[in-house]
Amino acid sequence: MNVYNGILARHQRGEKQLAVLLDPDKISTADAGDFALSAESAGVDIILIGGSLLTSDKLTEVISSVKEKSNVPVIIFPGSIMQVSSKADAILFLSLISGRNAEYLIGNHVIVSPILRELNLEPISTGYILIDSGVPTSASFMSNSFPIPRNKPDIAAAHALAADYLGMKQLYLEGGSGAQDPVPNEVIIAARSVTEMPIWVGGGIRTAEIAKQKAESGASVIVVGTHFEKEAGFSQVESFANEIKKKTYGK
Ligand code: 1GP
Repeated sequence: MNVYNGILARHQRGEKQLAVLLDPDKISTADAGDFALSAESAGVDIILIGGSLLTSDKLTEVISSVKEKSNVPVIIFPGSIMQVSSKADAILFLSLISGRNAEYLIGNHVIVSPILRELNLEPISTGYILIDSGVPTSASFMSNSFPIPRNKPDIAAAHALAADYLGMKQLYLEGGSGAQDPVPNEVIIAARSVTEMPIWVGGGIRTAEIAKQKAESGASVIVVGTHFEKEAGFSQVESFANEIKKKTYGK
């Protein structure tokens, strides 16, 4: 199965997608499995697993638990080159294009590419763009890079266009896990105006209404982690999925 082709096909049909992020440090293996059991019927399109900094060695264990209970594609969302596992279906091959830290633009990719090939893990080329969310985030600190100011949609759009011209397959507009303020609608609209590729948006999305606004602004995939995992519980997943999948807007 090619995971990216599935994402692209849904995007091209104008279907909005919900990705739920599980952090192996913050969820038990059993709870991850329980969530996976109901994920498909709740409308989850993608299960993302990873974190900016993992302090446990549970990545493969959590992925395996999810894969045993669900057919939803599992994609690694790596905070570092240590976060790889042959048990996953794919990995976001993130190039941190909003930063100017060569290690996160290309250096780590060179190190890990032969390993991905060995593991037969599908890499999904993704232009990763940090947007200022009001407070310093783990992603910004750990990558030693500045986010794009949230009131500069034109700068975000220029990055989106560069990613498109470089041949990247999708964009991820990142407010950061637990962000105070999610990526502004204006930033998503600006990025969407310059590229047709799937755009993921995540960080600080805590209500179904806000998730829907991000989808209406042009996001293809809405990512929610902290709100389900730490704040509201997974029972809310279905209401988020229903809200963003309402057929009230196009791509
Ligand atoms: C973080 O975009 C993801 O990388 C999800 O963020 O945990 O705030 O939902 P939250």
